Amino acid sequence: MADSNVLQIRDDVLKACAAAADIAAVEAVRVDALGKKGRVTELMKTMGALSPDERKAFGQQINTVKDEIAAAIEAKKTQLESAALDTRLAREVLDVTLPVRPEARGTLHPIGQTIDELTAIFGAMGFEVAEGPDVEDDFHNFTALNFPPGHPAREMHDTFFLPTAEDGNRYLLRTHTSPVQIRTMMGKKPPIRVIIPGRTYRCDYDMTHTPMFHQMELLVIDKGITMAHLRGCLEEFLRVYFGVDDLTTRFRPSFFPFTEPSAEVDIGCSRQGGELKIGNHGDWLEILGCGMVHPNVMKACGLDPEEYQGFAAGLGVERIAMLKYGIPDLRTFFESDLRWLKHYGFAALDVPTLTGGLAR
Ligand code: 2U9
Repeated sequence: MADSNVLQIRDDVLKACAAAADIAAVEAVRVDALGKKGRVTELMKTMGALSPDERKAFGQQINTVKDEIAAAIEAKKTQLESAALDTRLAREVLDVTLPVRPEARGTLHPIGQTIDELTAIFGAMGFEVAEGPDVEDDFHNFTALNFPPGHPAREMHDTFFLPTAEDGNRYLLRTHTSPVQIRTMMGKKPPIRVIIPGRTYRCDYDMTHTPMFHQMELLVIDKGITMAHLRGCLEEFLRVYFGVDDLTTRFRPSFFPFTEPSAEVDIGCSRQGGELKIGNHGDWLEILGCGMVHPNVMKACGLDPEEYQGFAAGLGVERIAMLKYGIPDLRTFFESDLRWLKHYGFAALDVPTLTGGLAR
């Protein structure tokens, strides 16, 4: 009796699966067969009444059928998704060989525009732009930055590691732009004033994280540098970037391995009616992290912390672009949707100056 029941369910489900016209119909077939009250699930519940020998044979048979049904459902889903993608690609076809129409204008991506604005603001304060490789080694990404062995940031699940190289090194995609500061400190004598905008990579994907994102970090190293310099520099930057002359900041104690003391910086804002407004309206919004360069980091770079001091800060470029330009969803930055770019992009001749981009 059990046999014929299992085979009947198998035939019915496979037939229904083959006939399903869309993803919703496939999902209904799945629930009907394998859901909590599905036909296969119900049949499995009857096994308790069987003798041990019967149960073994029946269990094997039903598991085989279950796997067969699950595989058919998965295959049907893949087939329907692929067909939907083909239809979409056919509908959104773009002939890239067509000559450019004079009236068609490209736009600058908001990330490029924001980095240009940051460069203009910090350029006016005497900072240079520094760059470094996206593929880094453990020393520059972690060890020189005072990350102890076993620190959670070194874990496999946070970092994209490359296969171990012939030289025995385990290279990785940099998880922050900080290795560029290490290279700068090891490569030139202070005074140092650099900003490092660039791509960074972390193994994370959800509403607020993408596996590749942009950071901008800054570093100042000289004799007699204090927290007061840090605060003055960051306040000036935030006021110019957000176009609010008297913008207040709040420095909260924090912890990073590479700075001591460390702080997280909030700016004034309001959130009335669900709308975020930057300005001194009583509420606070976290905007960046910063601190005084840790003596161990100085030493790792061959600098004497008794002679030189420094400050550093880091922020997410997407985040400050979203806040300034009202872009609601992080993931849209990397979808290359021309409609999005037309809406949020900038004119090529929108020259980034200290006030560039602020007038929009
Ligand atoms: C050296 C010494 C110190 C860079 C710093 C932060 C604080 C920070 C995060 C903000 C949001 C990264 O984009 S984010 O995810 N960064 O909070 N970064 S201090 O400090 C350094 C860097 C290099 C040699």
